[in-house]
Amino acid sequence: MADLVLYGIPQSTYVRSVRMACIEKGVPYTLEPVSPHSEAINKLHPFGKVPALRHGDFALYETSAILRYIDDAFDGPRLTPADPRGRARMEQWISTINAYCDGSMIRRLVSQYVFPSGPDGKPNREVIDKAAEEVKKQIAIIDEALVPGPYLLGADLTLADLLLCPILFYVWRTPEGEAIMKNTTNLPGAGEAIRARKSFQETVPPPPPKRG
Ligand SMILES: N[C@@H](CCC(=O)N[C@@H](CS)C(=O)NCC(=O)O)C(=O)O
Repeated sequence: MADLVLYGIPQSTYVRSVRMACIEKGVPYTLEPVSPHSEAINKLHPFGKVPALRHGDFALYETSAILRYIDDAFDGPRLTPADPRGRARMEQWISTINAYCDGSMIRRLVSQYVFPSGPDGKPNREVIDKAAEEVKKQIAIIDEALVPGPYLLGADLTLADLLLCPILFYVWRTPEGEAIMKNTTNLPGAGEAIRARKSFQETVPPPPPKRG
């Protein structure tokens, strides 16, 4: 058993980001597929969210912190640029993804298809339409940034890509997301590059868990 233990369901975009980082670094890990707010996760995360990590006697929560720890604490290809500007640019994207994209893309758009909140038990159209407007603007910003590509910072994959990729994977699976993403210039090349990676292929999420 690997001494790095990751707690969280594999359907979570954040859990997938961490799994991808482990694979990119060549770090063995064990996945404990525990749900948010379960007894196991509540012991590790005061807000009951996934993922959380245990490495020997060291426990950690919050995806960005976990990603940085995996990149810094283990050998393997660096997933953080060495120069100050590259590093700052990566931080800019990590903050942007967490602060703006996760909310509109996952919490509001994708969630309506997985856990519909409409009055008839169907996806709530008003929530989707509003979210899709935000997603459209955000995708345009991302698409523009993917020059020269294929990754956010250029030729080298960074933690920012690992945070974004699992989110866009789900956005593409909504009708609105697919329509928006089809209409981009640089995103298809980025998608192709990341889909070719072992870390992507080995972490494709299973169908969502049933609620209740
Ligand atoms: N800020 C946290 C967010 C983690 C998060 O929201 N995880 C989701 C799964 S993708 C979750 O646990 N959701 C359950 C909930 O919000 O109650 C991080 O970066 O790790």
